Amino acid sequence: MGAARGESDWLHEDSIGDVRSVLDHAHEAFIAMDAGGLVIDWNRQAQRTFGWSSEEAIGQVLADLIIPPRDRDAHAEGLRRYLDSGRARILDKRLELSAIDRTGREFPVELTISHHDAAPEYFFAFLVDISQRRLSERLLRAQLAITRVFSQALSSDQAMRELLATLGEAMEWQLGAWWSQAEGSEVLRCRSVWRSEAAALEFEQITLALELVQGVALPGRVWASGQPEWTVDLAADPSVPRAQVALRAGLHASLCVPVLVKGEFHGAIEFFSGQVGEPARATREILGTIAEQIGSFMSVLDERSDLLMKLQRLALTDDLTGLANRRAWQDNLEREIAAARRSTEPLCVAMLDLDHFKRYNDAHGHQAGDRLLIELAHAWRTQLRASDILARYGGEEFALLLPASPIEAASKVLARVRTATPEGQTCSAGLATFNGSESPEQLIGRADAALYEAKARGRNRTVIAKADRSHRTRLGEEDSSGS
Ligand code: GH3
Ligand code: MG
Ligand code: MG
Repeated sequence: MGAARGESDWLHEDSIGDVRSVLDHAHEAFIAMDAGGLVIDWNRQAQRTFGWSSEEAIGQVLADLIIPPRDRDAHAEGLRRYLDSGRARILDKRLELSAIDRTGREFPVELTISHHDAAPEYFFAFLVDISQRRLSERLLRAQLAITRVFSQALSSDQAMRELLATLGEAMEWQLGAWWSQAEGSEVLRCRSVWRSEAAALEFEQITLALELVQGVALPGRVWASGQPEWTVDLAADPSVPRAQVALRAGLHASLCVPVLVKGEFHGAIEFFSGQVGEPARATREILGTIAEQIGSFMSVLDERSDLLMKLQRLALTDDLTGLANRRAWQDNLEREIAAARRSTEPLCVAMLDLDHFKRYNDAHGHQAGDRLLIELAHAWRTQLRASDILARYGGEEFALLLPASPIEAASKVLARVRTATPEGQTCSAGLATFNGSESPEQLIGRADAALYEAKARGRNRTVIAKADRSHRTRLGEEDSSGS
């Protein structure tokens, strides 16, 4: 080796030409460093990856060029330890570390550091920028999460609550918000917020209380433009109404993308970063792709929840009359009894049954009987309040629940309902008022026994069930119209 150290004189002189050419054509960045930590070699890919030309880099302290400031002490310490002991844990292993380029942009690199057996005071490393690979891995993870979350979600808002956390953690953001427009409304509302441990609760609360019109704040701007928008530095952007609180929460830059459902603006996903700076192009693209997928899942979800609602309605509705069916009746009865237990409001239940309906069928035919039931359902329903529940209990038997009705009012309603029975037909009813402690079955049992009594007494009447202290049913006749 000569006295004056050239850029490659740590290699054997006779092989320099060949090796130089191989190194310059390598896809990996190749960097060599001496024991003093100075750069002594820097191939073409190193120039591309880190932004410094070999002329600029050679002779500089390597750590100052490519190691993030926070990692420099550890790097110096590792080098010192190796020089003292001759041992290094990191040699000849594949490592993943953070590096910076000329602009200060931080990115992940994969590298292997080795030294020349004949010259252990020289180190060399091959490095690859793996930010693209990292982003692809994140995108893949995010896509899996979207599929998983939407396959189980019942609503967009519920799905987004989960996704904000998954995406925020994967992309190392500090806080994420989902904004959507309520049907027909002129404002965007924040439906859910995810935040890292570091981000402040105060900002979350303010965000959840906000309503944004088109053009205002980042989500409002995204709504207006239909394009991704970002703020590079919240401290310097006067158009950010929450900036002061955001800064206190450690949030410095934000990125927001639209979610379109069937080409229409549906909402916006907003993420905040703890660092000032424009989001990387790749990050914007990834979030854009994710938002597109979320949009198509949301349209499927909308269709699915419409379908579920229709199915649910079908499952709770009587086919013939469109009234609540027995299952819906049971649900409502249990709910109303639970509510009545907590309050002091009186609750009444009646069982109604058409009189001699078999005769009607025999005289007019079964189809006419069906038509009568349909007509009857409509006629009775119009006599009731919206909060009253009328259900087809089975056959030509109906159940009526009157919340917040004392017995006197309930029996007036029943008289009206019975009078509204079409085609000159009559019906009998048994009416019971909730005693405050009985089970739904006991209450129905008492109303049913009263109905039986009404039939026994000649039909076309209402019988009120009276419960004594021992809950034995005493029956008292209320009225008997007509017969
Ligand atoms: P009452 O209740 O006054 O003692 O006499 P009823 O003839 O109404 O009583 P019963 O329970 O013996 O007969 C009920 C009849 O109601 C039997 C059946 O033909 C008729 N029915 C039940 N469900 C339907 C239905 O969905 N459509 C028609 N058309 N008839 C029905
Ligand atoms: Mg009958
Ligand atoms: Mg019957």
